[in-house]
Amino acid sequence: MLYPVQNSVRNKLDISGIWDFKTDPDGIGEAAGWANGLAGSRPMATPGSWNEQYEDLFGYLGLAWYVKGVYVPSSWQGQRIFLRVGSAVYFAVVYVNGVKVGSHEGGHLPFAFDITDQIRWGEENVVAISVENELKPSRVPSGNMPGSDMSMFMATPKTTYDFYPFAGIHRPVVLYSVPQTYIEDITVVTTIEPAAQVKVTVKLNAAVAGKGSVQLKGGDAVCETDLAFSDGLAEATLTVPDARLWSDKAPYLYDLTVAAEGDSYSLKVGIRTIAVDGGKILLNGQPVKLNGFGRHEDFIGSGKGLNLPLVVKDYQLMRWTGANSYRTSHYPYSEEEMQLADREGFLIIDEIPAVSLQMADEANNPERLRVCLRQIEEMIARDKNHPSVVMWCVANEPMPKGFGVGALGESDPATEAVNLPGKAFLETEIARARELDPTRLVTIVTVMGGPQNWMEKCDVVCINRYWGWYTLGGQLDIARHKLAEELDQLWQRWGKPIIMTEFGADTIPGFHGHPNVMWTEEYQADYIRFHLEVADEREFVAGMQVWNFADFAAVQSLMRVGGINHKGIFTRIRTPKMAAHVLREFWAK
Ligand code: BDP
Repeated sequence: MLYPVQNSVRNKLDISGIWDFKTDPDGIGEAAGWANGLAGSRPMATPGSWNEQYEDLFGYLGLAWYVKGVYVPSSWQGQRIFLRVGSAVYFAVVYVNGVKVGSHEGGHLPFAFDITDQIRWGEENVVAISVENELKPSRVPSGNMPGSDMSMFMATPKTTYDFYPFAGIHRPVVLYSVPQTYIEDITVVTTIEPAAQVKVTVKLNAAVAGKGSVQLKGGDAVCETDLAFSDGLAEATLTVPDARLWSDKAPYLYDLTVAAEGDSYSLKVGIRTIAVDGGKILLNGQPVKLNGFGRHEDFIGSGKGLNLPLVVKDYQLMRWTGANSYRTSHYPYSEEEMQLADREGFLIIDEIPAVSLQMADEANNPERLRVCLRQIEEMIARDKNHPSVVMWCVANEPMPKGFGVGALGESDPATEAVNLPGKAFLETEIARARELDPTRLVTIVTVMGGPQNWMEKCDVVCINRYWGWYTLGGQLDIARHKLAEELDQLWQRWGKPIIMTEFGADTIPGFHGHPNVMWTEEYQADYIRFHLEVADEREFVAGMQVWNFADFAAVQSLMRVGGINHKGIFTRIRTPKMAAHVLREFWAK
């Protein structure tokens, strides 16, 4: 799915801003014609989570309506007009001038509808979007699980996961226009051996035959070739002399332009390869370590809404620590953030919103698998051309059957046997991701104490471990030993690179202690240090991603002081804790 652009043939109008907003807890809005306008509305910044903008909406996750009046420029007449939403969590329905034009389930991924036939030229058009984020067992991620009362940990709202279930329109709403016959999709694949090549596949919206062209500009080269369409499809391979490769250290980007049937589209291309060899991850054939963070899209006021100054600031802070990588825990991040990663040279593990899949709830597994497969398709369709994305992650901490707190820390072979259906679920996801994109690595991120054989089909063993926090809290010496032992065991069993995709300790900023007791800044600093030391002694550890980059909003519970997960290296307002300096010592040298 191409990012909407303004160029000499295409148009784009961002209609984000302050929209009219009204909650609809009883679901009367559709019948009452709210799609034509809202009586008694209040202003809502869009994009932005509604929960952060009004105190009385903090806990509201039900249905709500957004309405805005927009003029479509008359110069767009004759083109096809689309309305595109970057992300709405969780279920959205879009109306134009009172007519329903489409709906979308699942947050964090874009959707667009052709609204050409609904446009009123020369008058104001009413765009209405209804959104709801009810927590349900059949959704991904899930909530309100029957019979699994985790209330001691997760009090309210009843998520199965550890971040606030922010609701609303979270990314820009744009109108864009394209010629009647237009470039619907472009897929770019790059190789570097024996020569640097860029293979481009172009799909038009119509099954036409015709000619087009593709041009790659950059370095000292301009490479160009013709495209010959048949059934709306064309393919070309450009060989790039003296290619400048893309990497985390030198993120060089070329400009690729495709022209066909009077349409034109440009995107940035980084020439690079990614592979695994034994215990190493190879970027352009050279070993690379993915050091950085698990993160969240989260901030005061904007919630999970796109916050561009924060995106830029976070990249700068990550760079300051010496990080070169992060995971989009626990859902795909904004397209603007992916583009910045291409430009700044971050290596990304791109994750669908499948956090804490509850495999024991067998009745809902088929429905959840359907949703997961769709999310994989939508994520890969959106992000397949980003050089920064090196790995797809199709689940974070899927939860096995028979998993209890008592299991934390020990991988129990018995849980492997009873969890073969969960293994099949995850392997179906992995296979789908590979089928859609054979050029990148694929993984799942596993929970401490979960069945190890769930990792069998992964290219990289990705583990979340809390030795010294949830297990062996306050006993860093033994924790260090256990971590080392487990890493060696995993390496022996799988012979694949290992990334610690999470390790962290809650830390109240400004809280100090000597001795370094849990929750102090000293404890977090020592905890991070021993993990990095253990990893440094092991070649096969191909990356260390601290949980978390910054403190973030979670649900209210006994585990989360002030409703905040305090494992950030930075506070929620982005001031560094002591541990940030430990990271710099290891990574920024
Ligand atoms: C892991 C989860 C992550 C949590 C983290 C924690 O993957 O979402 O926030 O633990 O407990 O289990 O801080």
